Amino acid sequence: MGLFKFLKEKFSKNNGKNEKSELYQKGLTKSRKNFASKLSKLSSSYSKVNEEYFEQLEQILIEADVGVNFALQIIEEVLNDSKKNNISDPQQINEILVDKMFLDYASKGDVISDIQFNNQGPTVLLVVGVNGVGKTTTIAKLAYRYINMNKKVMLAACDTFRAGAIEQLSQWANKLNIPIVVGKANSDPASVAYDGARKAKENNVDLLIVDTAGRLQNKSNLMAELAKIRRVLAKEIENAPHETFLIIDATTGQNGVMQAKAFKEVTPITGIVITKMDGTSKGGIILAIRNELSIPVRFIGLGEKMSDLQEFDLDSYLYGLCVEDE
Ligand SMILES: Nc1nc2c(ncn2[C@@H]2O[C@H](COP(=O)(O)OP(=O)(O)OP(=O)(O)O)[C@@H](O)[C@H]2O)c(=O)[nH]1
Ligand SMILES: [Mg+2]
Repeated sequence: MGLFKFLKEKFSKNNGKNEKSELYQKGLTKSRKNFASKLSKLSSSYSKVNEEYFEQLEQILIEADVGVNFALQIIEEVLNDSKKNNISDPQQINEILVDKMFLDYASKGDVISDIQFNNQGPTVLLVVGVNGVGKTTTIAKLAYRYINMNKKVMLAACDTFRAGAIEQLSQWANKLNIPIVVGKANSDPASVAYDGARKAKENNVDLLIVDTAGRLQNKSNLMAELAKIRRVLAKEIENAPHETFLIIDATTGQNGVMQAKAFKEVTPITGIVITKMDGTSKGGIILAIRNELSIPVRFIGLGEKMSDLQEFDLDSYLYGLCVEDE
């Protein structure tokens, strides 16, 4: 059975539906309208595929923001498959396309989502990303998630650059009733990171989440600042930071892919969090990032509520993007 049919079986039946798959369905509505609906419209207007069909398919992929490189690569793969196996049925071609989307993601490395916890002492998660992508709210959502898993969570406000950043994170810490380490405005972010690491150890915290300022405009400054933060964290806690998540706003489309490339050059990244998926039709950005950078997407923001940040699940994502509502 092809993946397309497998996903339909898995999620369409009532027993396959759960809270998570419903959130994916809802959060990916705009992307699905832009992708799945166009796919099915295309296949129903052709009885057999031809060159023009593949051109249109490529266009639909590019409009879904999977990136030009990936679109070209995947169309070639589908074309080869169709020739090799003598397939000309448009519906079947579309199903092969979805198979290829899955295979490309899966073949690029680990498919993991949850934070990998360090058993000896606090686990440190460093959060990076440009301004306004949803770093602070994502930190709050992640804290909420792990609090609910009975983890002791602490925050460190290392964005000492932007006025209001410390205040915003403190408000979240208050709401979630968890400790936070802050420095003075414009103080050295690394000194706040140092305090955070020390207090996390003292208080037997399970997870320390470190917020940072994302000034990508000045790459060498940012690189030096993040390197210094990493150094002080590692000095206090072995192998810290254990995870570094880059936050990308899905509504920025291909610009988000550029950000991911730039950040990867600045600091090691262990995972990507895609925010604001609910507000965009550019859902293919996840495939573009994976194809170009091989970094796993770990969480996906499907709405503004605390529970709308979900662990990334490839099946639910592809179902939400590629399978039209019945
Ligand atoms: N709809 C939707 N909105 C989101 C999501 N994630 C974040 N937002 C909104 O995006 C806006 C910016 O979020 P912040 O968390 O302040 O972004 P930031 O990266 O910390 O911004 P700076 O600190 O200014 O760099 C807020 O209004 C959030 O509610 C999401 O998954 N869906
Ligand atoms: Mg912020």
